[in-house]
Amino acid sequence: MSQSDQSRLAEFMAGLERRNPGETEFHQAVHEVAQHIIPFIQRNPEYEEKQILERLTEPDRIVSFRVCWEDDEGNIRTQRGYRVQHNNAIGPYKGGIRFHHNVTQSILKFLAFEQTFKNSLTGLPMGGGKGGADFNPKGKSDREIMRFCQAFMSELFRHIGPFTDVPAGDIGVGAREVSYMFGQYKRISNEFVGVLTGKGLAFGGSEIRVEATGYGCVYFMEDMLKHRGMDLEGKRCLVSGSGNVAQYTAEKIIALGGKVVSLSDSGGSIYDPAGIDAEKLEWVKDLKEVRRGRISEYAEHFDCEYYEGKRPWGIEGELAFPCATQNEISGEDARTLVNNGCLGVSEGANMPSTADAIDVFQEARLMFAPSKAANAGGVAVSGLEMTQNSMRLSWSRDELNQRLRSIMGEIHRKCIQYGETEDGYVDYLKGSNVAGFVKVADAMIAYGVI
Ligand code: NDP
Ligand code: 2IT
Repeated sequence: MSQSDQSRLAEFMAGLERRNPGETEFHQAVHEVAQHIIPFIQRNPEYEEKQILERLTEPDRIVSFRVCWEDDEGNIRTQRGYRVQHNNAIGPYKGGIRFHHNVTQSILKFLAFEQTFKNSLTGLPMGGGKGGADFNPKGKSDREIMRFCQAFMSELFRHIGPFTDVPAGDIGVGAREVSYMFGQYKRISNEFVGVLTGKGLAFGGSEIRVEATGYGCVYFMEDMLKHRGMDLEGKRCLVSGSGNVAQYTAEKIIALGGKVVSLSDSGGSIYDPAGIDAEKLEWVKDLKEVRRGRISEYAEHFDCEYYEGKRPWGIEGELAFPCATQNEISGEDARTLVNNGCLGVSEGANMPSTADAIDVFQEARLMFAPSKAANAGGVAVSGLEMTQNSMRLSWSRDELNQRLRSIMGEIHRKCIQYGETEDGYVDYLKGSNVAGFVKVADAMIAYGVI
């Protein structure tokens, strides 16, 4: 980056930090994008004249609301709910809902900002949004989850709609929670419409949506490997997390001949040197989705190592798939991965690598797929669920898997188009930032000053 771009970036970030005090995750996500967009708009001055970056870093609106519900003991509990409607230049706001005790406005702003670029990359007509609540689903009974979801939707419903804003799942929000929220929306609006995605197959859900984020994350790795003349066969793969994204990332790695040796949750990581095969993975799905247990039980059941309180990045492997949460790979973890012979990283989670970690990966010339490209398969199939709902038709599993595969291939191609450097190294972060930006920016310019 030139000296003048560097000072423009510093000046821009200082203003952003002043306007959004203390929102460190939001600062981090914007910096990750602005470092590539600022040099790009110097060469394309219309974007600068129209102040697109300034406008794109201010969410269209943020709704925050009280959510009151009653627990099983009859205690009244109060949580804070949010919806960040970041940008709808290219389609209705679209993005997941997160229920986690650490949810803050900063986290949802970073996620909604990222979502805008990710959704643009899919090629489908979707803007960016994200919502959630500081509700901790761990240890809650099914009835408590239902009551919370209903209370949350009782307020959220007035801000969303199939042509306005279409939420879906994220951390702590899976098929069960989406179903409770959809049921409540239907009841209070008296409309059966495609207002949420990730619905059950019996009521407007799409085949492959459950699998899409994980499968897409592995398809992207497959394309990066292919670009370097390699494949997944026999590669030792480190996967973190053990929720929706981790499970289907593992499933696709296994199907393509890779060897998954780790999984994790917020308690720690398991290391299974023999490899997690399809049968063991079914056991994990049951553990997490039905029994709602801890990953440490895997180590007891299959007699392997459990590293309490640790992430899996100290284990040797050629490929890494962080699929748990933001900032789960530090600079030091990244150095350990590189020293242990890691060749590539595909981010299933949103922003799992810190800025330091990304620097380490890129300096070592690793294949590094940032989340907005690598995990776009989930929202892509959500977009296809919206299409099917509008048509009042359902596509087959095969049809949807093929569409997902080709969308991931197209995102990979766009990353190369905008991210290939002179020495042939592909900077996927730059490629995805610029490719995601152009479509949204051109739409904003077309609308004039609004
Ligand atoms: P789930 O709730 O199904 O699973 C989350 C997993 O990550 C669990 O194993 C959880 O462990 C672990 N985890 C969550 N928070 C932390 C934390 N602070 N520290 C350590 N471990 C943690 O969520 P998903 O699989 O849906 O989401 C995982 C990631 O993928 C998120 O970053 C999400 O934004 C991203 N994503 C999800 C998409 C989707 O379609 N679902 C689409 C695109 C991205 P524990 O149970 O102990 O909390
Ligand atoms: O981060 C994400 O892309 C998601 N949680 C999925 C969003 C969606 O609308 O399917």
